[in-house]
Amino acid sequence: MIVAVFLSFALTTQSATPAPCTGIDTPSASTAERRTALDACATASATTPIEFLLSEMSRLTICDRRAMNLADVAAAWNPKELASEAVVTKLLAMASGQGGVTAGAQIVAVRAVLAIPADLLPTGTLPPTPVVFEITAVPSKMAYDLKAFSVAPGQVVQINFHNPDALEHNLLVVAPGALAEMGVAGDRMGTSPDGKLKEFVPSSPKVLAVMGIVEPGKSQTFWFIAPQKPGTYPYVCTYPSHWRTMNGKMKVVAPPQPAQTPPQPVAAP
Ligand SMILES: [Cu+2]
Repeated sequence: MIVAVFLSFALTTQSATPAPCTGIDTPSASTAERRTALDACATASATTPIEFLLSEMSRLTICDRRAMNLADVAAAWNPKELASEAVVTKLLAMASGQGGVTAGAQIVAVRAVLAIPADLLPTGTLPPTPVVFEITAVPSKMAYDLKAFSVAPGQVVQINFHNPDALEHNLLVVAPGALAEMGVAGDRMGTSPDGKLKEFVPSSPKVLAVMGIVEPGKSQTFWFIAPQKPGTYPYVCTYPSHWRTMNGKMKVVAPPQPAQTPPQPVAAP
């Protein structure tokens, strides 16, 4: 009886959560073909494409290859549709990492927001242009070539990562002071059965932005929004045993306040 109730519950739960739309992720598909697949999945789920996109984003894990495919589709979306009040509110919340969204969903949300012309965004929201950094894995040195960079609070950051090394590497931006903790967590994943599957990305709220493993000879781009709180945020490769030397510092620095103009003496009448 109990088993029957459990099975009934499990089947109900399963049917209430449709499987991810795998057609979006066909490796050889163009962005247009991914969009066509998404539209078909939305129709099959009796929802709109934009709602389907948002629901697919909410499924993304902390390190998820599907994020890049969805980000490409989002970047090619009709900007006016993305800029509708209801959608842009959700996108901005996800882009900022609110409500426990994963780093994968943040990547898609940031790219969607970047696709919206500045004049269609609510005033006071994200600057539409990302600040771009190039980071390269130094061959045979277990190190990034860029040891530190600075960004403003809330700035959109784009990292173009290049891996000419013979080893695989990833890049995580983590909370202040969490370098060793996340590095050791990555080391531990080296002996866990699903560590490689998770690309050695610890499942921790201290992981703020994620680029999964980049294979030797490959490059990859990812996006995130810099934290609002000024401070030093380490970035690190959590591939087992890499973190001690393969790290750097992202400094979030508040822009200087405009200098106070001293009061001018009032001329005598
Ligand atoms: Cu590495």
